Amino acid sequence: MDEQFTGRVAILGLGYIGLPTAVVLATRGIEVVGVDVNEATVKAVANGEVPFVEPDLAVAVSGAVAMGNLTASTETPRADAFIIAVPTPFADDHQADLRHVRAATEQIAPVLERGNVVILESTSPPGTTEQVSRWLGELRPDLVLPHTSEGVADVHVAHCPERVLPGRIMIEMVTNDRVVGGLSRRCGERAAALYRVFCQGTILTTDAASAEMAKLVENAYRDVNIAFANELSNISEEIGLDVWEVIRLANHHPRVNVLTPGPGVGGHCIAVDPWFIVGVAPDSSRLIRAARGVNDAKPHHVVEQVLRTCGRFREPTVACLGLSYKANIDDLRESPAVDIVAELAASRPDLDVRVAEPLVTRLPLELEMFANVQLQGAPEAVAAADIVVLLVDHDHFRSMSRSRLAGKVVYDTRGLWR
Ligand code: SAJ
Repeated sequence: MDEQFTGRVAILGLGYIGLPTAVVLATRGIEVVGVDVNEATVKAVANGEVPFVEPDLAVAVSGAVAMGNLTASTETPRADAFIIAVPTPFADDHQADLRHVRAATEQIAPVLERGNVVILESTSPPGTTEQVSRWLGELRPDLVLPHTSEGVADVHVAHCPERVLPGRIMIEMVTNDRVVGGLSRRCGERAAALYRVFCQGTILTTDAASAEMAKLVENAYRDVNIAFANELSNISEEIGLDVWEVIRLANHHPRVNVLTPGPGVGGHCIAVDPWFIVGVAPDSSRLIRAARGVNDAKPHHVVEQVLRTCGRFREPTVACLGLSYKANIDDLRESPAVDIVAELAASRPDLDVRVAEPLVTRLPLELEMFANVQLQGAPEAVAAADIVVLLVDHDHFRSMSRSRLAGKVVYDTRGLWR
């Protein structure tokens, strides 16, 4: 008989992963306290509101708060399990910046009790879960942490990487298989019991470092494959072929599945996590590093193409459609579309740049500073434009009447209007 989890869960970090995890546990009858350093976030969640757009999340949050199972606080309470779901960005040298993970352990340590489970969900380089255990041990010398003693630890520590796809979080949170890597076998069993509360997929238990590496591998795999598609698009452009047609044909082979080229790779995961692999084995990560280079170069390549086209017009107006890092979400973090608009505006101050992004109400700060950039509805932006650059394949743009594009130069980086 599998072990059952009972008790209270504290989740540190109420972002794209922490909040959905909190809600999914709360709606299954677990008492959950969401903890965040941002008071506005805590206030919003406590009122049953969601501070970002994710399908089906808003209704679930307001339901869980109304049921009384989900509360939010800036203080970390005593709990039976702690889940750390804070950002792990990289520093300038591409090494993982673990300062938020460290801060979370400092918040947990004072309230930690014998029998507690501490789970790191944040994507992290191999060895970070053990580091969390070490930090907790330093802060609480009265407790035995699992990095010092196999089997008889007072507190259980594990890594359980999130794997949900933004835009499908509420579905994938429940249906995806889950990797649970314990610092000891017992740590893995205790953490698995918590995920069994809501996870309908297979729970795969392993050691912490393998779980950490597996998560990085998943995102590096995708990054390398997107880089292949992006490189094909550059090659096709150079030799005068339609990359979408080439990929469509190649993908009819039973063992070929080329991904989709685009204006670059954005978001806070795929553009970041491969660096954590490069960081731990720099000399052996040549392919992974090269893929990052190909994907990171794509936004500049798009800008160069657009500027070349601008040469055909005396006072060109460019409509850039989409700002988010991918379709149908409002997340602008690390978005290649934002970088492209910024580079276009900066390199040609005389260029009239109209931006349409139906999922935001104002331009991000890095674009607001340009006098030649304005946010408009897509029909207005396209009507004013000589050149239309499709940067995000939002459904909103897919359904736009093609007749609006007549007489315009169209640069479709996503192949949406083929
Ligand atoms: N992209 C392309 N071409 C493609 C697919 C994606 O250009 O064929 C671009 C997107 O437009 C976007 C970027 O890549 O800019 C990343 O988008 P994505 O949908 O591939 O991934 P994310 O970053 O939204 O979520 C990923 C997922 N990882 C994998 O699919 C292996 C998700 O399951 C992870 O949980 C998430 O990273 C994470 O948090 O790590």
